[in-house]
Amino acid sequence: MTASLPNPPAHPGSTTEQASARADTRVQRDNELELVSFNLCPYVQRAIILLTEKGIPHKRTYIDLSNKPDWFRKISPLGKVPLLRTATGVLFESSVICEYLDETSGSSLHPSDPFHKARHRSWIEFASSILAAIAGFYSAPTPQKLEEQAQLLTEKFRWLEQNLTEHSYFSDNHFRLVDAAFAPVFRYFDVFEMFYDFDFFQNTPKVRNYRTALSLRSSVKSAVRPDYPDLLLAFLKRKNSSLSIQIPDQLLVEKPE
Ligand SMILES: N[C@@H](CCC(=O)N[C@@H](CS)C(=O)NCC(=O)O)C(=O)O
Repeated sequence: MTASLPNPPAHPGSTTEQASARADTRVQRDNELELVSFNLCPYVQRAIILLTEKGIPHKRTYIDLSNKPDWFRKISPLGKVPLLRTATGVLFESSVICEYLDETSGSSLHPSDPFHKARHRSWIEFASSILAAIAGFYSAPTPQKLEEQAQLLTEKFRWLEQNLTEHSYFSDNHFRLVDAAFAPVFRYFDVFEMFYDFDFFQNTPKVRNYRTALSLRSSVKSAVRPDYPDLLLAFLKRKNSSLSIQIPDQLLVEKPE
């Protein structure tokens, strides 16, 4: 998701929360990790899923991307979340953050074989290209562009179908970094399907099963607030795009003026 995300309601209680977890690694001993986050960001979700999978204690600070705090501007070269503050410095880019977390705590969630590890990294990039296509879909200004983006997404899921196995996750039954990258992709479709009448996964049964397996993973479920669908619907409505006008008012908790 790129610029102009919505201004989220204040996080309940505070904009910072502590995540609890076991403490037995180098990163955990330092106990100084802070993930700078935004409620709807799929890239932030990747980092949260990894932190949860690995049980890494951390602090989460949620910022308003439409009104970025000065302290954030000063430490964020790209002005984007997620950003990880560590005792030794700042890291940005979700794939870099996830690799760092993976390398510094517990056993790796990457395959050990160099080719398979590199292949997983390739598919993490592919997952990011799907997120870009999703942004193109929900921002499409005309019905024709919307249809084109829907076809692009369908094509991407065809590619994924050809590269999945019969196992639960991307390449086997172990949850890995690549799975943390794909999980936030599918969450969008739970919301799109509430009002947009098109089956993106009609001819991709393995992708359908993969989507289900990821949705059942507890780290994936807990990576967003319980009211995530309401927040996303409000965000989509505010886009004033071809998709926005298809969202019926009765789905919106926050009614348009
Ligand atoms: N390639 C980056 C993408 C991160 C990204 O685009 N984050 C969005 C929020 S989802 C952002 O911070 N956008 C800046 C803005 O809206 O000003 C990553 O993987 O971390």
